Amino acid sequence: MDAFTQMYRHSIEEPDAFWAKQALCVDWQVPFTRVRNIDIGPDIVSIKWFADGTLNACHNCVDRHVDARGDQVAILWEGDEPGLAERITYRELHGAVCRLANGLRSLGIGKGDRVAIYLPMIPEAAISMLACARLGAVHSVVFGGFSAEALAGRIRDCGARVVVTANEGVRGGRTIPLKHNMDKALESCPFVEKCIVVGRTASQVDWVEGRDIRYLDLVDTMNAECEPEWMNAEDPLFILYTSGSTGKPKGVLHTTGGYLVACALSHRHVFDYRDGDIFWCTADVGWVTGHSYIVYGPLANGATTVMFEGIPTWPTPSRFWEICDRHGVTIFYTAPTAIRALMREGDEHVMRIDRSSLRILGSVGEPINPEAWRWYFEVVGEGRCPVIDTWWQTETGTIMIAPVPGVTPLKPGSAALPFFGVEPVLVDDAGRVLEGVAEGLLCLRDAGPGIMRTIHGDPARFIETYFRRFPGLYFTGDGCRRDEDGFYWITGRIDDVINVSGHRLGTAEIEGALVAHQAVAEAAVVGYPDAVKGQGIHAFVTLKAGEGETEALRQELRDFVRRQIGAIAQPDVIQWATALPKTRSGKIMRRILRKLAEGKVEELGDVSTLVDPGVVAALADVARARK
Ligand code: 6R9
Repeated sequence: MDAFTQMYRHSIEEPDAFWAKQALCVDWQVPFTRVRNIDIGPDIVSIKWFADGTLNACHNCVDRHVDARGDQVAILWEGDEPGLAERITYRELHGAVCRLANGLRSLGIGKGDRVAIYLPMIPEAAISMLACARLGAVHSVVFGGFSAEALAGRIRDCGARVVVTANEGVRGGRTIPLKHNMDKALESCPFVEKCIVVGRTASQVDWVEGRDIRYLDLVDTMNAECEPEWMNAEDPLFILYTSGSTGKPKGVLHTTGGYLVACALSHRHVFDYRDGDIFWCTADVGWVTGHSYIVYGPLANGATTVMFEGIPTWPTPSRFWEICDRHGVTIFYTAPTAIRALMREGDEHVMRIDRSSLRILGSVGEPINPEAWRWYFEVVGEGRCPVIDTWWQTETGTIMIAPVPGVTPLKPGSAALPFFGVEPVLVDDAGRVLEGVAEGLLCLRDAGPGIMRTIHGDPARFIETYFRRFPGLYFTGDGCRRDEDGFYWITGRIDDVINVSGHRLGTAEIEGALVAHQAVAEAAVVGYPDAVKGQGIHAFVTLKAGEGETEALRQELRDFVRRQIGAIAQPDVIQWATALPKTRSGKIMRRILRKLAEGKVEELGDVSTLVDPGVVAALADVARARK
């Protein structure tokens, strides 16, 4: 612990010296001479790391390992169908990435061009990301669970010239019509020149001549060598969309050098990664966790990274542990929602599979409740594997707060202590910094080199969202408590972002989808606690005059939201409301709606500022009846 504390202090007190040394964990084509260049003012935020260095992320994740470990497995893919697996060595990965990079180059893709990737969890997803990185093209991966509408919005926002998809995805024994969704999305994206289609299954799909290209046809004739484009450290690496409390999803932009250093360093230390480990992060590559801890972190460190196409409960709730056993997984990283779902299925599904290969267990995406933590630790890990609860965000790029295995004492439910270079600050509503034991809003004074640089196309929103409220600090949107040992306990979002099964959704986004329906006059969405998903979605909907509050309409609205955003955004509860509770200034009182959704009718508090307190009484009657 002393050595760790000393190293942490060094990272905060002498960041330039600390990071200059740590940044050598990646290969630089032109070494940097400057380390940190950060300017956080009221009207300008400029974050630059290693700004005069050049490197290539793909070279670092692939090429540099070929000599030393060319025959080691880089990507260990397990398909949805049990037993279906593929092992891709670093040498093979190099060939595959170069061929696709040459293919993309033949389509005119180069430095700075955007490429949207809408793929299932197949190796081609990682290969596509790396091929973009090789050319200096900016990838934007869109989660395969998003609908055509949501996909189109992201493709339009990032202005992709080329998109990559698959004919279908396969998950939990069912197929997902990815190409069909892409076709629909591209109807409103005429600027997209080419659509590359991976054949995941044998199914035929509609084909647009001249636009659509089979992946295999593209790469078949390509050379397996491709010179990487040497990028400036601050050149963009990717854009990834995430939900905020207002408006449309934000295109979080990450750059090359700092992000890659932060990925490699955190992957090594937080998971105690060592040569020979089999590392499995169960996230989807469509989320930041997949970017940093399936692709960039593990591959930068020359690890074997497991990629799983399926779901934890199919065909049986033993699936995760069977994969661990079959492939000798040593480090396993998943989300509390999966842990809770499996806990509910019973210990026997875990116990009947050998888990002796496991060494470290990680958690990410939402607060892990102590009960789930203990089950993970005692049942899954047999009491011998530390549970590493990692707190971070799409925006921070990499892990910010986490225990270090074998070093930090573990407290179930706490993400423990800040990682190197990370300086958390708790503030109250008025922006006063809170010292010692305290509970407040979590900000970061420093977040290390991996933090986002801007919102693509909207630098003003970047400042407004993260830096305006508390001058000089990055505001995370999370509430947090610091205990007597200086350990951090994340209490959850304090804004209108909800976390459903570890997926981040803006209530405004779902409301926007609901009011787009012709029958809906107004809608308000809140989260409520759910034992497995963390939070469920409760929508209060006011219909237009003359529309009937029918079960059929309820179903139609759920389908409507699914088509616009995706199945993850479908409301669990739709409650009809003749009106929504509003203040005199017209603000919807979400505090009250949250209590109603939780069924806490007795705790509504002061409703005197409402225009019409009768509105609440009517909604409360329904809540009472439901209880
Ligand atoms: C990596 C990721 C970020 C939000 C974040 C917070 C919640 C993530 C957590 C956690 C408590 C943890 N969150 N990890 N809350 N403990 N270990 O999840 O990124 O999808 O952007 O979500 O998720 O609320 O602000 P992202």
